Amino acid sequence: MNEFKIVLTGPMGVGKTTAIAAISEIAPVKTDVQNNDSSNAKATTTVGLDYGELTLDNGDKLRLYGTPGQERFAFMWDIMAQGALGIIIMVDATRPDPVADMVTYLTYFRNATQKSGCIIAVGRLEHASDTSLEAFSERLEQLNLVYPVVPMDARVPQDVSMALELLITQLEAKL
Ligand SMILES: Nc1nc2c(ncn2[C@@H]2O[C@H](COP(=O)(O)OP(=O)(O)OP(=O)(O)O)[C@@H](O)[C@H]2O)c(=O)[nH]1
Ligand SMILES: [Mg+2]
Repeated sequence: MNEFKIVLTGPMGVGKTTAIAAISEIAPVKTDVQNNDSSNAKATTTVGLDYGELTLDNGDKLRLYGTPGQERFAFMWDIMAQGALGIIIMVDATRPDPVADMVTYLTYFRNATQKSGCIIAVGRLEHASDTSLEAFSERLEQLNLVYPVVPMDARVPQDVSMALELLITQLEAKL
């Protein structure tokens, strides 16, 4: 049995808190407060971290940490990435430039992703004008990075667990 610290990150409102709540087997730790950020209309936003846990069928235990999305909390991202074995970079396909969002988070989490596994999880595809994932893979290729790109609706437990299992498979290949 292995234990994995996994960090879910990505822009504000992409669904980090939602994804952890969707699959955690313990009541997730949430630090959301009322959102006063006019750039995103959602009711609440994370100001600390999200935490949840999931045990896989093979007994592996995942400790899941969600970052706060607002860039004013970027100082916490480094701290949260320490010791992480896997990073899920979540992107929202309906934002103006989701590929650039991916690159932003790849840059912020470069140290952590060099030592760990990483996958790109793309959400809100049902509302996106371009539903293909190719633009993400092409950009990764240009950056000489080989990370899987998967569709993931943060509200759907099966989507989140599939993304996690893919990440774990990548990590176990490295162990
Ligand atoms: N339609 C649709 N809604 C989604 C999808 N993924 C997430 N959502 C919704 O988007 C919202 C995301 O909110 P949060 O989970 O608070 O996002 P967050 O990334 O934790 O945001 P911050 O903590 O503010 O950075 C929720 O209302 C979800 O139901 C998706 O694929 N499609
Ligand atoms: Mg959140």
